Amino acid sequence: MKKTRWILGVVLTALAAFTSIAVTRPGVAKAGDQPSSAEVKIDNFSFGPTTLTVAAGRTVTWKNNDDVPHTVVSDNKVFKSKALDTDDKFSYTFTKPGTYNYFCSVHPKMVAKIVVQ
Ligand SMILES: [Cu+2]
Repeated sequence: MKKTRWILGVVLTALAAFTSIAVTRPGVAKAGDQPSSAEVKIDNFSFGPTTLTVAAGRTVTWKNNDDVPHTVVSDNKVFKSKALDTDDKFSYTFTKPGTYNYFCSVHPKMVAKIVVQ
């Protein structure tokens, strides 16, 4: 009888330890969440990526890696940057889901879009 109790105690302790590990695991997985910002690079007269998909609330930053000035202007004037010189950045936070087509007003053939989900 005494031996049975002892084994039961060990089993319960092990079970409790296992349960606490199982419960804390989902919290660890959350560390892999996406960062709150995303970047579009401007290089060689093009935006990259040409289509960027982000969650609503994310901030997108454009960086001009080209050696000529470019702008970032949305088709429906939701956002509009000043002329960005080399290494200049422009950021916009997208709060509403939708597709935002944009272009460079200096070189209108430079087009791309942001898809907000
Ligand atoms: Cu341009």
